Amino acid sequence: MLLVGFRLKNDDRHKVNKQMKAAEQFEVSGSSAIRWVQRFRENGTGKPSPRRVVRLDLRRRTASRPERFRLLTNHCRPLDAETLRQIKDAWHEHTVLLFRGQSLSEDDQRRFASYFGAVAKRVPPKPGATGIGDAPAWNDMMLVSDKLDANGKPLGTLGHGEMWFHTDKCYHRRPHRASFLYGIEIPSAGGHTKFSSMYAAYDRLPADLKRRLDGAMVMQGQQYGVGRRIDVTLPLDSTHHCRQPILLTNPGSGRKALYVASQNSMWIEDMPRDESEALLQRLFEIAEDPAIIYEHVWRVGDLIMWDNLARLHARTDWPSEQRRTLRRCTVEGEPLY
Ligand SMILES: O=C(O)CCC(=O)C(=O)O
Ligand SMILES: [Fe+2]
Repeated sequence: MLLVGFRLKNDDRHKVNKQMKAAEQFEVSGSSAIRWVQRFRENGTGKPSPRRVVRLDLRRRTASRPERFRLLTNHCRPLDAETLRQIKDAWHEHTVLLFRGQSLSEDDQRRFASYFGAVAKRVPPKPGATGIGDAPAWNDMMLVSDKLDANGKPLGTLGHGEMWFHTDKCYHRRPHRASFLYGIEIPSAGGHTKFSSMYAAYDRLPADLKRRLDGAMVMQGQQYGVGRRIDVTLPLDSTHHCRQPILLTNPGSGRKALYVASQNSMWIEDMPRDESEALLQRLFEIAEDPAIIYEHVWRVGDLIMWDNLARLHARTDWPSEQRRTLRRCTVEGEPLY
């Protein structure tokens, strides 16, 4: 996990200085792994000119500890190629980035996401699928919310409460490459999002299991409105599903990752069902070992982007009387191998 920090709404010098001080304090606290420093050039008017110098200072930490860095930037302006390259490199390496203290409209979020791929349209469930609820428009933005309007109709999707580990759109031929989740209303306790590293899960597989799973395919499915294991007896034609490699190669990093998720994975193909189920349960345990999980405690204004092929995600419950709203978009990916 990387903490990336700050959006500046305008180029106000005072604010820039304040933000820079905060960033420096953050660095002094000794927890920063990557440090971005942004300097504005005076243009003779006392106002900073739009030209920026961005410097990156990378210090590595151990794999199990979250990595952090801050980015001082203005999302209203196009990201320059070098900054984008550095963010992409950091994303490939750390697989979860946190941009704290943002103030993003839907358009801001969409524009930022579009640097990483085509922003994906949401795919409606198959006709007749259960558990869809009264979800609003199926466009490219998804409000993850348990709020209801005055008529008791949900304002968003995914409702209230715990969700098991899953990976977005693993049940389509081209699963989402990256997901971008932005915190709007956060409960005082719980509602954390947990990210489990599928690189670490792969690395932890015993050698004989790696050999056994080499080339194996897993059936991934989706049961809408069920934040737990999919009912594996569901007729396949009633639900979105796709055969995927159980060990995939990440197109960004070239690294191998385990690709099972306790919410989505139905069975391993070409294996007797009881054997497949026993093996899946073993793999879920490896994939959900707390040692390879980063648990994010949300603040309003957090934007998290994650590598959807390198991380599973899940969320914890929160008090029933409290509301929680985040906004998500994703970018399209390629078929997996
Ligand atoms: O609510 C959350 O923390 C995660 C929701 C989720 O699974 C998603 O946005 O893809
Ligand atoms: Fe998700």
